Amino acid sequence: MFTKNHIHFHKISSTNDFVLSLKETPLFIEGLLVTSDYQDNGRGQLSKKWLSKNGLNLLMSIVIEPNILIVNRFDITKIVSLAIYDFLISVGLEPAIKWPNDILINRRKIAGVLIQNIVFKDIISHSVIGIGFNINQLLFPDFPIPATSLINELGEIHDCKEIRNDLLVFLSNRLLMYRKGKLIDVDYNNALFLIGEKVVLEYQNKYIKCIIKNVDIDGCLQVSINNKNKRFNTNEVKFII
Ligand code: BT5
Repeated sequence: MFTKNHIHFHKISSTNDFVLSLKETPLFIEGLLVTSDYQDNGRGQLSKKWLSKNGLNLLMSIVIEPNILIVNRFDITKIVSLAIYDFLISVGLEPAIKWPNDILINRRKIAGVLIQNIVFKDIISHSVIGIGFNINQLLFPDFPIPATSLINELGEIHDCKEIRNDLLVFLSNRLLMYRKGKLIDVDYNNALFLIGEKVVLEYQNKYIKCIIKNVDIDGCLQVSINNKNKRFNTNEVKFII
């Protein structure tokens, strides 16, 4: 699915930005894959940055045409997170998805996902899915959530292209299953980091002790605070882990 239309750079500002710049061109269709060895302005959510040493990791953006209602936008996050999760299971690791879109191994972040949607009349026509996946980088800056990589977890160097192709197969499968009507909420919640556990969340500059219950179909985090249920939107709360 993502094999025919591939553009590779040695260096670019951000693969997501590049793909978005193609919006008005015929290249901007489902299946487009853009990769780079290095990004000098790799993006995370909001104004956060994605940092990756030259040539060591997977930096890619793909285009899909979801044609789903904007209210279902979190389904795309679930599909992509689960594809990365599936891949990591397949190599013998024990990943967890930290809501909304971080993939962790042993409480360390191995991959991050940035999804940017094009919406027309309440319908998501296109999604640009950016994935940063740490493969051969051994050392990372001191991020709030410590980082890890495949080499740190498996003890050997991997071919970034092979990892990319494998990951894209898992992504195509998840997408296909979703389009055939398979529900993904149970899988996502089964993979959820700290589900059923007591955690501290930061909300409006205060710390809240709660138990993580699940993520609902809208993508909101459901927690229990002193036996009362509360739900939070993405970016409303931060995990203190
Ligand atoms: C993400 O944002 O995790 C989404 C990252 C998406 C990156 C890809 S790379 C290809 C494509 N093109 C782009 O420009 N972006 C996408 P967020 O949840 O906001 O996390 C960002 C935070 O993760 C940073 O503020 C750091 O704390 C941390 N971080 C940065 N680089 C990291 C790395 N290599 N490994 C682990 N954590 C990292």
